[in-house]
Amino acid sequence: MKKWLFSTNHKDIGTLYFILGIWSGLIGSSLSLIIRTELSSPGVFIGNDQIYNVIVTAHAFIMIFFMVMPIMIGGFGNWLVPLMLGSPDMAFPRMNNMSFWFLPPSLFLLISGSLVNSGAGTGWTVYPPLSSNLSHLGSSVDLSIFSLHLAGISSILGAINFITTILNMKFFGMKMDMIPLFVWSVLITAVLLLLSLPVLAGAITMLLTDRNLNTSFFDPAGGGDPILYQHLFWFFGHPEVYILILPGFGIISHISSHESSKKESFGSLSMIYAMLSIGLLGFVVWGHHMFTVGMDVDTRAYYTSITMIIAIPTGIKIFSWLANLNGAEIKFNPALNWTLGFIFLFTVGGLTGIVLSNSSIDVILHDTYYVVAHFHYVLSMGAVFAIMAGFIHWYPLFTGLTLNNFLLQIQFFSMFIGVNLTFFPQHFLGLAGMPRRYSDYPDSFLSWNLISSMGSIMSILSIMILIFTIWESLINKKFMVYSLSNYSSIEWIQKTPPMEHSFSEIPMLTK
Ligand code: HAS
Ligand code: CU
Repeated sequence: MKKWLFSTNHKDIGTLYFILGIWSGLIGSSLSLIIRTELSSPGVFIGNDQIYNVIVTAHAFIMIFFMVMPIMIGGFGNWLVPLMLGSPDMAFPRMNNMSFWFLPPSLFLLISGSLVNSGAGTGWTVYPPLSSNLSHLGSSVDLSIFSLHLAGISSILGAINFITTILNMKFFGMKMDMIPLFVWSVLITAVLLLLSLPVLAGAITMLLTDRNLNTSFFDPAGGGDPILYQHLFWFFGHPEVYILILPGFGIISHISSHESSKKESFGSLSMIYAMLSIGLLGFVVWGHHMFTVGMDVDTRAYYTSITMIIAIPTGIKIFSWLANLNGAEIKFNPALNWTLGFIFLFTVGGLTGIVLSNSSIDVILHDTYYVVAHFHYVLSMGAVFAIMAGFIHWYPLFTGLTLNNFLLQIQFFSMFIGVNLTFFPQHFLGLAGMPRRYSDYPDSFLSWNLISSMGSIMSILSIMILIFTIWESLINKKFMVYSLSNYSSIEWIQKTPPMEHSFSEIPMLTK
């Protein structure tokens, strides 16, 4: 057995998370290409709607639980949090290793759930009655539930570890308002995980007993209510979407202040309060996913207004990043390109979120491609762009190597065009009434769908360029002479604001 598989070192574990996340990302992307192939023209490609829905479900689960979360929290979190706090490791190093090792079996169960019987075609929301044993006979949904149990345990243990580490293992004299913004973002994310995941665990366990032990929590025939499931799911589900983006916010803060070379980053304290507000408000807006269940008008008004309020702290973040970059001498290197791309496209996705938060508009747009466009702008271009920016920015720290700048630039521009071609037309499809989770559509939707599918091919090619770039860097072992000669450690400290970097983040001191 390789020793590093069972390592308790935060960097080794972070690397394990990166490897798992990248691998899952490839699986998830492959599934998305199957989806886009099916939708590239009207008529049949897969030829089975259940299988189509199984692929959509697996795509979402894999991207959320096995790509974005492991890379952002497990990968960047484990690598950077102890370094930025100046602590020797995470608070519970062995539990840290266990958190990671819950994920491979969880992924195995999830994939099994897609392969046995007729697969779990429930969507990532797993709503009953579709997910109950009448519509999903066999063990597929049960396997998916067990998969979520394991992934949930993994995340809860990870969250406990991060919260303990950040509160107790800060460098001597480091006060809460001196903690770097990325570490703050991980702390808030961990609290959201700790509070929301048990609710999901409860909901899916109730579903499990409904399916297997004859309870009827969600079955009206036995006095239950399927809407209860939706409340429980979205009490988890909405905080979850902020779990997916908050560490990305942290990453973007570091890169935008690093790239602007200013002595101080703009509004660090207000950035902390903005993230706290987003985290807090995230727990009281879940009803905006359920406007169509027949809620009364006052409840709709409440969820509409409280959801819109989140635009304010988010706006604070967007404008602070812009203020940070304003007037700075900007070099358009790949990490900064991804950062600017993030700020622009995340804002587009956020604004369509505000559109959807209007309950009367949402009644029309719910379950259409407009929603799909919204969440891919905040995820495929928000979360993924932040991951790309962070990966390129810290790759020299992680590996001691450099990436080929030219290839990275080609990859950025091809991916930028690819994802916009894929998802911008989906706004039009949604407004025209094309529903989500269907494998076919009338001929009138052909053109935008074709453009969307061509965009997805472009994005996949772009990902291949990235893989080639990483491979090339690892094979050629280009050590980071470039980075170190440009940033001597003294310069690194002078150039970066004290809030943003701790001494231990300097590559020369940690390698
Ligand atoms: Fe969302 C559905 C509303 C942020 C992810 N979202 C989803 C789903 C996902 C997701 C995955 O209210 C689908 C779930 C499913 O499978 O069914 N979302 C919002 C709002 C925000 C928001 C208001 N979402 C996110 C983030 C995500 C994410 C972040 C993941 C990373 N979302 C919704 C709603 C639905 C929804 C409805 C349900 C739709 C349905 O029918 O199913 C906000 O947090 C966004 C704030 C950001 C901005 C941009 C920057 C702010 C600036 C300040 C000025 C702007 C102002 C706004 C004052 C707003 C620049 C007003 C001005 C205008 C010109 C419009
Ligand atoms: Cu939401």
